[in-house]
Amino acid sequence: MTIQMGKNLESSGNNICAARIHKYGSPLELDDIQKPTISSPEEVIVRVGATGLCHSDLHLINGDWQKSLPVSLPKTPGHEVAGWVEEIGASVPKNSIKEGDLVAVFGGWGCGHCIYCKRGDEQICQSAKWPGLSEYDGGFSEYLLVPSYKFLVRVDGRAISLKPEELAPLTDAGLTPYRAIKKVRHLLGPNKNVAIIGIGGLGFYGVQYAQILGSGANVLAMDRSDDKLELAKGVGADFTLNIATSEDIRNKIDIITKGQGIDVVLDTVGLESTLETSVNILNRNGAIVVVGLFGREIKAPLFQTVIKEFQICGSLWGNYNELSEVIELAKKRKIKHQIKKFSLSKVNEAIDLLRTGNISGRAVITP
Ligand code: FEH
Ligand code: ZN
Ligand code: ZN
Repeated sequence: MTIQMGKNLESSGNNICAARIHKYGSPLELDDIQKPTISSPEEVIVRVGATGLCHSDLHLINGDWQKSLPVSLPKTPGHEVAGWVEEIGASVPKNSIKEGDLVAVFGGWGCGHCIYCKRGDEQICQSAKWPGLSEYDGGFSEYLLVPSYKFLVRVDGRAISLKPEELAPLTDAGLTPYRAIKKVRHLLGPNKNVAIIGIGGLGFYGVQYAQILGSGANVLAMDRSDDKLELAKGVGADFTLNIATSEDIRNKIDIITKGQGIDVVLDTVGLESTLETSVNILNRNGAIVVVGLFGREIKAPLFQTVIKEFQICGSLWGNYNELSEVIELAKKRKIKHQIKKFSLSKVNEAIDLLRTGNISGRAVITP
């Protein structure tokens, strides 16, 4: 049964409310569906406290990823989830989690056996399942079924003052740039420069990690919106550059960096044009880490890439340990949050605002 938008969403008995894709390119529908139940002993049901809205959700909802990431409809999106443990399977160790615990959900649900899982990178497991992006439903719902307690990070002690709406974005928007910057932090230090392209959900955290992990490198935020650049300044950007209104970006970068150029670019956009900009401003031995997925392909000029020994790499999400590290930083209040809350009944409003570039920081959906 589909509930009309705006009606009272409170569900009764064993039924819950979830916002689901029925048709690609159409608004999500608020459905009254069965509450998930435990059917295998490691499973956990999480009462959703908040779920972040990621651009990947938009790609999925638009139908952009029908070939690369086929899912069956109806599907509940949402892969940035935090909430409270509602129910645990029979084999969940009592000292790991218990009912009522506040948890952040690690979203890279790997097989546990392949070399990527064995080395702790379950998010790039060849048969990884991601909530809301696979056969598993995601967090735009009142409850989420998690296949194993091993995918939960318990948030305890002084961190209990962290709210689910702060934790949820840390599982993806606040995790992806952490892994990306960690990959290239050896290239950073005093007198080095790191540019963050795109100050959306990811770039907002990216600026902070560039400061935290950059060992004194200068942090340059680049975006097309002055408002987002202001936000970047507020979380530690040393310099900002509006790439929509600047004519000769290379020249502007030379002025800002006093001729030193950029050693690391974190591209949270992933368009052909942002890669072109990155290559144009990058120093010899520099690295571009691409985490954004807006474009279709990335092409780099061969001669410059070889002669200047560029490194261009992709980075997906983060692993469980990296999520734990991010949460430790958040516990110590080292991470600033910029959140706009929407109730589940307003999920399509949030989606439209994100689509038109009108969300600062992260939109989170709360049931
Ligand atoms: C993209 C593609 C597949 C899985 C996850 C994602 C990102 O949203 C993770 O940030
Ligand atoms: Zn995502
Ligand atoms: Zn695996």
